[in-house]
Amino acid sequence: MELWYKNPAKEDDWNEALPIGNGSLGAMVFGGTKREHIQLNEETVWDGGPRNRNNKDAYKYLPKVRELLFEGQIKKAQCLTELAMFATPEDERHYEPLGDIFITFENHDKEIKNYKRELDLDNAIAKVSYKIEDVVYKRELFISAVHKVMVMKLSSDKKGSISFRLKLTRERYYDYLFAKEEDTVELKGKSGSDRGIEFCSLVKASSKGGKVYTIGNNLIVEDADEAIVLLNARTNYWGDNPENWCFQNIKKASNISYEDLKKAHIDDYRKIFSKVSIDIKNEGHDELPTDERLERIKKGKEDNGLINLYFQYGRYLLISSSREDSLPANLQGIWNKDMLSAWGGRFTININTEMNYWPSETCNLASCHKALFKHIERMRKSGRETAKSMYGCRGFMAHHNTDLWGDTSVQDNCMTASLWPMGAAWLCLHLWEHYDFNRDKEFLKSSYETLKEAAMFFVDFLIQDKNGNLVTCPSISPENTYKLPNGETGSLCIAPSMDSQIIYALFTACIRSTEILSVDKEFSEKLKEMRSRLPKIAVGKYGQIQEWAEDYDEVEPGHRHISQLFALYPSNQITVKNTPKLAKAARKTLERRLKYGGGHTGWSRAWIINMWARLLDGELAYKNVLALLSNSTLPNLFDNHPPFQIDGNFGGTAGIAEMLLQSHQGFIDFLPALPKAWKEGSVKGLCARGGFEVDMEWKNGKFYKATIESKVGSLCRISSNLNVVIRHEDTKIKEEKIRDSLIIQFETKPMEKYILISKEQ
Ligand code: FUC
Repeated sequence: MELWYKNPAKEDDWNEALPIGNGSLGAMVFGGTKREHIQLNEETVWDGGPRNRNNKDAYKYLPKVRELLFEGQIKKAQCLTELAMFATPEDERHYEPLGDIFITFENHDKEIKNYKRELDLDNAIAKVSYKIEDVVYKRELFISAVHKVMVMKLSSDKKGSISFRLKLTRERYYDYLFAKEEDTVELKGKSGSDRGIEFCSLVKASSKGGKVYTIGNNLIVEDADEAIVLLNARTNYWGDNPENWCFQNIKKASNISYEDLKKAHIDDYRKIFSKVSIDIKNEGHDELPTDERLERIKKGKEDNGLINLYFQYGRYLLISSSREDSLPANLQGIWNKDMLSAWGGRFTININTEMNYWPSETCNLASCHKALFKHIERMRKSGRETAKSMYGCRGFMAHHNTDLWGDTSVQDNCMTASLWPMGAAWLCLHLWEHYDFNRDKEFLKSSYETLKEAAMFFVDFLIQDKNGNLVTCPSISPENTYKLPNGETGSLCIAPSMDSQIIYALFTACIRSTEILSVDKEFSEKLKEMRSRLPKIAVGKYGQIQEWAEDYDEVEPGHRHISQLFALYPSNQITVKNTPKLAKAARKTLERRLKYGGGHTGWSRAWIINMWARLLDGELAYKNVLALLSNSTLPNLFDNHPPFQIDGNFGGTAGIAEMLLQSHQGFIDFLPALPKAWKEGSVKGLCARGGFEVDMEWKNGKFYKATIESKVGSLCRISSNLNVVIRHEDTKIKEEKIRDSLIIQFETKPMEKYILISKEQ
């Protein structure tokens, strides 16, 4: 599994460079010959420090905003919201790059031959090789999560031929840059305000043969047989003195041989990455460079091998940007070159951050998911303050963005997006998903208070409308605008459909948790009663799922957000089997969005893949996988919003998994949305709810064989129009009819494997 190219990334096109990372430290490797450029990030380099931005007048004016909305005085309600509810100041903190390394090579003026640049996904190593005259030069780079350092080895097949000067720098905003020791350069600074983040980065070089020294703030390597460059960085976010941390850490790493650093890195990375393999056969063009493969897809050709690669690249990116002890992946994962990055490089939680974690459970990356759980905890304190001071409610809540410090107040002054009270609720559903996939009771126990607190906010926040429904107010349907029959437009509203769907899912997760943990019976009863009074999913005049409580027209019918289909994916409130009428309306909704140009951002297209998969339409899911690659994928296979935004990569990977395996209806569904073009193949290590790991093969477009490993010994239920036999002593398949479909089921024992083979093949 590798991305590879015949040319270096163009210096002015960051989207050609290749990403490496260890969850915290990230780098984009350009692979230049005369000059190498490595752009650097450290995930806690953000501008400024924590703040309380809650508008102090919010609670005072909340009743008035509600009253105006109930009276249908939208413009007035919006105007008052802008004054009284938008935050002070309006923006959360933003993410910044750490800096850059530039390496200028001596003796590189002659013709470059046999150039190759690659990103080896199996080992998480970037490589560059080329020949000048008769000398072969090689570079290898990786960022180790074990030793918390970037490691680069520069070598050649001729002794004494490695000579370069290396500069560590930052575009702007730093205080010190100097040679600290004979072989080490240091860059230090403080971002933003007086409480700003302090950061430090060190580069240290060593060589076999030749010599290493500094001039000014340049590191010079001369006539070496081989050179090793180490880089690390730290901020005071975690409470360390960044400079001390960097020196101690780099000292430790420099006492370890390159081979040992590399081995530790590979072992650690492969523990996660190698859990899943995929091989969709027929039409694979591994012999072609990755950018040429992408061009072929744009011309309408097929390449299932590229889909395998794209799938695994998504997994690679999550492992590289989100590890258990790191921050969650932000809008760019960790890879960002701009001081003012798009949307501040924040955690946008009205879809984007959640999408980042869609592949985490299905694609066997549960440990990466934990970075998100830790961030939810960081949000609880400020989420409580926001709930109380803005809305007078218990519990914790967040609006549509959060930052490094877990800010939960309103972000931006954008009427279509900002005043949305659902951020924490949606994030908390990830806690439930993690439990549901792994069935680890201890995890549920430790997460329950967080889930409960998120639900508690809505116990207080929901109000009764004239029909007796419990509704959110004020809110918006992310980030769409409705049109009233009189031509007036608005965004602020009462009970947009997505809100009720998220609350339904959150209350359900809480209720289930109280049952599993045998706690809080009374609270559970309260939630059940409230859940029954949430507005029901409604079908509108176009046969579509209604986006708002009223059947309004949208100003943008092709809008990138398809929030009213939250119930279809990621939730399971609409399914083809259980709610066929709503599933039909969901199909209409998607068709309508697409007819008017929907799916134009990468992440929106990725969501659509998942939704077609849930509607069991393999052909349309596949068509949208191709559209994601053709229209929204950059030469380095990064997702393109535009600009680069990583959510589409993760949503795309999740979508491919969703086409192959589903488990959201209380049973496993093999190959629910297999397109004709994926006639034959296999996948190993996908996960299903209930604590199952599944290996699967298919032939002639049909299920052939699956091995199911049971992690905790739950009852295994499988949707079956499959005619299968089971291979496991003592295990018998039982059949059960649910509506029109047959479910087969069998008891499992922890850590045992169960093989199902099709009788037809
Ligand atoms: C949401 C989306 C935008 C963008 C931004 C970061 O607000 O509507 O398209 O992805 O997040």
